[in-house]
Amino acid sequence: DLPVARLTSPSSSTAGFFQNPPKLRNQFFEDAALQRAFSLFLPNDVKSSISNDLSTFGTTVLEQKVLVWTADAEAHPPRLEAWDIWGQRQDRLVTSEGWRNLEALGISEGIVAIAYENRYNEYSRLYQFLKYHIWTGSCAYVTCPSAMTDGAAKLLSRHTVVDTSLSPDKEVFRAAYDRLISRDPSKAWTSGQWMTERVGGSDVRNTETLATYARGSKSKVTKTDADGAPLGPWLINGFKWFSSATDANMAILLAKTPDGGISAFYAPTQRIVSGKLEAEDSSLVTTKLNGITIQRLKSKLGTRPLPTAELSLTNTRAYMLGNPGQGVKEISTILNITRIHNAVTACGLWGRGLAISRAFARVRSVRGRALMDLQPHVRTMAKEHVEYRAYTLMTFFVVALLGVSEQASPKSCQHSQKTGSSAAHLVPSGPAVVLLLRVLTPVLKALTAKAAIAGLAECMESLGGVGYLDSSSPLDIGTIIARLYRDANVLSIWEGTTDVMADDTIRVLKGKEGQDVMAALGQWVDTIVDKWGIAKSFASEACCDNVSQLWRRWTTEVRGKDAEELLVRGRTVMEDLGWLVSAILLVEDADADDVSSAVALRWVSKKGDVKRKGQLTWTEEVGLDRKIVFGESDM
Ligand code: UCC
Ligand code: FAD
Repeated sequence: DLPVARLTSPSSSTAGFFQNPPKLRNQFFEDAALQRAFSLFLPNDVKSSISNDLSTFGTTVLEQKVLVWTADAEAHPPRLEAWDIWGQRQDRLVTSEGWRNLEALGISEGIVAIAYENRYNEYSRLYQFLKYHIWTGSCAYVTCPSAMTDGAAKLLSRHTVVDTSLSPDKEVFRAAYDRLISRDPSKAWTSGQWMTERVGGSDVRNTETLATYARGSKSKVTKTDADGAPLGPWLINGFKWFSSATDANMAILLAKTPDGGISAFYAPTQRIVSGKLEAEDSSLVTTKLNGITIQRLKSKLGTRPLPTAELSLTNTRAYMLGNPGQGVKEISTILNITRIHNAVTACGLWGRGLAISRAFARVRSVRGRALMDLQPHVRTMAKEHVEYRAYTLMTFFVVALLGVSEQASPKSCQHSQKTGSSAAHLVPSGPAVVLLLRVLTPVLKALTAKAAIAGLAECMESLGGVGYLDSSSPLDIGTIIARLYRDANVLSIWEGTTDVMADDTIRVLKGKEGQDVMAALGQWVDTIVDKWGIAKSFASEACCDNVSQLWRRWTTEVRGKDAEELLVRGRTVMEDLGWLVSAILLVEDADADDVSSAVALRWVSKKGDVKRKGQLTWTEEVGLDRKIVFGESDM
């Protein structure tokens, strides 16, 4: 029995016990899952070249200056000044200083640009998203415009950089592209993405926005208005039900041409009415919106700093991207990028929640001991850390695939020749990369969003009542889990709901490339798991049968059932594939360190029956719980 302290004076609002607040540590170093991804997927030369930047940024995101901006963005959500005092419509969107500063910081840190600078070739995307992960918990969702900016840059690059013959408007696209990938906040643009309408967001076939060709033949169209500003040849009229990043400089949108086909368009959000965009004195530049009226800003559960609006489009001038009727296919380039951003955001918010949970367990006492010594509490935390590590590795695996897929020729990629990356054999090259990326992107998007929402609810509970509290004070903002939780809840809805991701997964598996996708997956699994027979580690030996069995069962089901039946079981099919991929990555990551083996074994045990050579005692399992959560340094 623990001794009970004798009370000599009562507590008051100023006397008695006050909890020391949890103190966050640099996430680049303290987040073990992030460190494993960093080590697993990057070769030594890249690791040493980028680690300074990542560790410095790990400090920056917790600095008072940044937290003041984050708190300001939360405390002062955007507002709309629709009318001027004379009764004229002005649609002035007012964002907080904190939001604008955070946007500028993200731009100058290269949160989008790193990918396009491509300094580390196939590893550039890993660098970008490792940094992005660290940024997520402090950035007040400026990563939402970053994500769409990245997607738009990739789409425009296909119409400019990759194949210059694709579009007659390539110079216009090139100019926008250069701004999207800039690190200079005074020049850089962000982009929105307008797909969703009242009639449907998951299914955009009934889009009610109409595009009509303005004048002249396409090649002769006048590209500037009286003030010299570029104007698109298409007139867009309609209503967009959700527009995040309403402060963006441009948007990629869907609209129907009169023949009924859905096409993709690029539209700047502003027209210049006097001055030049490059004017040295920016006060000389006046702009008006490009036929856009902001009907209202949405009131939301989370993402409060983000200006999400309803937009009315009246003769908005735009340029068509790609061929008419190919709008969904065109915009899917953006979707596949933003869905990966979504996954990294899920892991980033969740990672911050777990960091707060760990920090609290170090300072909070219950029954006379620190929470970090309370075994049942640490068991719950360990379960969460296993899940987090599984999804973090899967996320960075998909990021690695993205990086390889984007090199001029994935075949000529030097990936496997690099040294120091223990994952060289995990990330294939050649056409398999594109197939794996295509099928795993929706799986990753769906599963990380759901896991992060559930995970953050656990993090909130791990702080007890304080976990439920809200504050927009700069002193508190870094450790408010309620904020992270409400911000995470959108991740399973936008960019395609969970069931829509399951639908997409099944359509890929049973579609025209289905056989190739199954073959690529099969080859990837077999090449890795076959080696496990030779027992690379205890984890691989113990997990081998489970993973092989599940893989056989999964392929039999996918091949054996027709698409309609499989769609009904879409979520389960998707979850099983996600489990399998994460299991393989965790087992491959397991090495001499007993934590990595334990994480792999625990993850595989979720669906399999892991046969252990020697049963661990419960106290040994308790020791592992503690190491899984706090690592060796806190032992
Ligand atoms: O929510 C939004 C922004 C939120 C804010 C930003 C967050 C950033 C991330 C977080 C970071 C902080 S924007 C709205 C997002 N909306 C969606 O995601 C829509 C969800 N619905 C779908 O994904 C559907 O599957 C649709 C709309 C793509 C399906 O449309 P359809 O009309 O049924 O089209 P099909 O027939 O499935 O596809 C037409 C063509 C096909 O190619 P072809 O013609 O060659 O057969 C498809 O294979 O497009 C191809 N396609 C794709 N290709 C469709 N989806 C894809 C894909 N994902 N990748 C490659
Ligand atoms: P619906 O499509 O009507 O879906 C309703 C339900 O039906 C869902 O549960 C869905 O899972 C289910 N369902 C639909 N289709 C299927 C299917 N095939 N199989 C099984 N179930 C299905 N959109 C933009 O275009 N640009 C933006 O910037 C943007 N920002 C947003 C910001 C926020 C904060 C939010 C909340 C949304 C934003 N969206 C944006 C919209 C978002 O992408 C859509 O809400 C989402 O795609 C779902 O569309 P919906 O709302 O029309 O729901």
